[in-house]
Amino acid sequence: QVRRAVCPGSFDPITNGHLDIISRASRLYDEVYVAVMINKAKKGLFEVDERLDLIREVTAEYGNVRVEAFHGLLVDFCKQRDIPAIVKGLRAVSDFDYELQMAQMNNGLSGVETLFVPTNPTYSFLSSSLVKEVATWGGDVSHLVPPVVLEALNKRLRKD
Ligand code: COD
Repeated sequence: QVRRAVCPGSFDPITNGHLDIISRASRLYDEVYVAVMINKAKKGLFEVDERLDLIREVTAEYGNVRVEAFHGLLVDFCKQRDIPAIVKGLRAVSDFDYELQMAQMNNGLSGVETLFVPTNPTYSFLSSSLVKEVATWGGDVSHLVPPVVLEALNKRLRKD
């Protein structure tokens, strides 16, 4: 039996915090799916295809990570691929309320389990939105995102 898990998110764009959780999940499971969940109401800085490309590039070295976009419920993504576990990072108590609600909702909907990995303290303050805000105003985010993401951010923000 292949043990599968999914790391879901918006990944707009992927940060070192996301990557830390994905790499740790990839050591615990045979196959890890990274699911870019499409939220039509939220226009991102990066198109979904760009996010997928960036994630594929920075997770290639793990060897057991598959990257897909999905429009719909996370529980349906899991059902269709026979994935019994969702792996999420917890940064601080502020994440906990909402993450607990989603975990309980998802479990009630389909029986899927959510496992929480405590964030590496180096990244406990890190989010995609803060990275975008700091980068927009010319702040240095080179220690917070992989080099290809930094390059993509610089290109996008200089162009706009
Ligand atoms: N360190 C560690 N982990 C981190 C860090 C960090 N610095 N930053 C983010 N993470 C982890 C967290 O576990 C987070 O949940 C995940 O990465 C993704 O983060 P984001 O910001 O890219 O994504 P979110 O929070 O916008 O993702 C929310 C989902 C897309 C997972 C959620 O909305 C969802 O499941 N949507 C699909 C529709 C659905 O099923 N809805 C019902 C939910 S009950």
